[in-house]
Parts: sequence; structure tokens; C-alpha cells
Amino acid sequence: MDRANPGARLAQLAERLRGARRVSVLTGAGVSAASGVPTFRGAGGLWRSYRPEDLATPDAFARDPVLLWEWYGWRRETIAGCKPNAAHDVLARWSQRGDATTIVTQNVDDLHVKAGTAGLVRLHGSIWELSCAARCASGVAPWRDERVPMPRLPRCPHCAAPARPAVVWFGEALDDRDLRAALDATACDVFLTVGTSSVVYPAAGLVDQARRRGAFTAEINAEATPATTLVDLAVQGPAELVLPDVDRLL
Ligand code: BJW
Repeated sequence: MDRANPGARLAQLAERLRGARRVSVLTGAGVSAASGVPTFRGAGGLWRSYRPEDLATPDAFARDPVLLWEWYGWRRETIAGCKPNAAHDVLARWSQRGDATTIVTQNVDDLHVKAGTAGLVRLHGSIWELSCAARCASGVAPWRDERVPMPRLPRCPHCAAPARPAVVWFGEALDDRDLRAALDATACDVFLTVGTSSVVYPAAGLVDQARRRGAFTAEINAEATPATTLVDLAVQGPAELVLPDVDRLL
């Protein structure tokens, strides 16, 4: 890998993508940063004085659901005003070319959906869906709720228990089908991890799994992450610029 020459790295990535039959892309919050969605970690990642690890948990919701809804209400208001950026657009175009490219995202903002991504795998749910916090007997599936602003404490329409965001918190299992689809996607020729700090599992383990299964692995990130030294090719830079650059070389 030529660390001194970023152009050569983009050319190498483009060459690998051109020669690949199956490509998988894992995205994280950095892909939506240029759209104005705050990332979780690093500068601007804190809400008030809380870290995501302190808030995105079932215990935090049980302790203070109103506080959690303040956090999610603030994020929903922010995301409602955001549009997909050039990184989402490139990935959506790749996903629309048959089933050769699979996009797996950790993001709950639905900007990949808005960009028209085909066959998207959403590992951590959607901030625009709610579920019953009491898992009431109606067995109701998560429902769409795009209200902004939200009531102080939204309720399940069936049993009136508090509703929660239908997202995956720390200590909670990912949906079986989503996780299986993500693991299936590690059987590919090129596995690209974009805009994620690569610290939250099981998503963070996918790139290593792909590498073990023989994929060429690459990372696009504004900064170094634990994946940087693991992948075959690391491109340091903003996804919204790097992905269109690579796309132009295809
Ligand atoms: C740019 C950029 C630009 C900026 N261009 N780049 C193995 C080892 C250790 C721990 C565990 C393990 N397995 C499981 C665990 C525990 C835990 C975990 O991973 N903990 C670690 C923190 C240590 N995992 C879990 O609990 C998971 N559940 C689980 O494993 O269940 C097992 C189970 C089985 C059976 C029964 C019960 C349980 C669940 C994890 C859920 C994570 N949820 C969240 C919140 C979602 C809801 C919400 O949004 O509110 O998901 S946490 C948060 O982190 C969110 C994100 O999707 C996730 C990842 O963050 P991401 O996307 O990487 O964002 P950042 O901010 O961290 O990074 C942004 C990056 O972008 C940076 O690198 C920047 O440099 C870069 N960047 N601008 C390119 N323009």
C-alpha cells in the first residue's frame, strides 16, 4: 500500500472494485456527518454530558424514559432536516446494479433509505420506528412514527405502556435476520468499511470475518480506527469526497 500517495490508493481500491463480483459495504455515523447528523464519538459526539454508552441502554430507559426521549427527540429534530450526501448517493447507485453490492449500515437515520439504497441491511434499527417498551401481548411489530417534535413520553397505541425507539441498545441482541444478512455479506470479494469507529460489536467484527473468508478489505475514514491496521487498504479522508472519487475511477 502506498501511504504517501492517496491517488494510488484510490486507484487500487477502484481496481479491486472493478474486478469484484460481490462487494459489501459497512457504514457508520461518519457517512452521515456531512449531512449534518452528529456522530456518536469524537468531537460533537456528546449530548449534554452523556456518552452514548450511558444513554443507549435498556437500563437508562428504565431509569428515566423521559430523559431518553429528550435525547431521541433532539436527534429526530436534527435528522429530520438532513438530506443524503454524495456518499449515500454513490452507495445507493452501486446497490441498484443487481445484487452484486450489499450495503450494511449501523446508522438509524434512514438516510441510506432516502438515497434509494436497494437491499439495505439495517443492523441497529431506525430512529423513525417505535416499539412497545413492555413488549405487550398485542405482539405489535415496530410502527413508523415520524412526528417531530415528539410527545414527552410517547405510548404504545395498544397497551398505553411507554413506547421506545425501535433501535438496538447496548446489551440487546440484533435482529436475527439482519445479523444473518450481514454475516452473509462477509462472503464477498471486496469488503469496505466506511465512516465507522469500528468499536461497536458485532458490526466491528464483520471486516475481520470478511478478511478471514478471503475478501480484500478496505477502510474509508476521516481518522484512524482499530480497523485501519487490519485492512488491506486504508484511505484517510471524508467519505463524501472519497466515494465519489473512487466512483469516477470505476
Ligand atoms: C468520518 C467522517 C466523514 C467522521 N467521512 N469518516 C465484543 C467485544 C467487546 C464488546 C462486545 C462484543 N460483542 C458485544 C459487545 C458489547 C457491545 C459493544 O460492542 N460494546 C463496545 C462499545 C465495547 N455490543 C452490544 O451490546 C450489541 N449487542 C450485542 O452484542 O448483543 C449480544 C446479545 C446476544 C443475545 C442476547 C442479548 C445480547 C449492540 C450494540 C448496539 C449499538 N447501538 C448504538 C445505538 C443505536 C441506537 C441509537 O442510535 O440511539 O449504535 S451505539 C452507537 O454506536 C450506534 C452506532 O450505530 C454504533 C457505532 O457507531 P459508529 O457508527 O461507528 O459512529 P462513531 O461516532 O463511533 O464513529 C464515527 C466514525 O466516523 C469515526 O471513526 C470518525 O473518524 C468517522 N468520520 N466524519 C468518513 N465525513
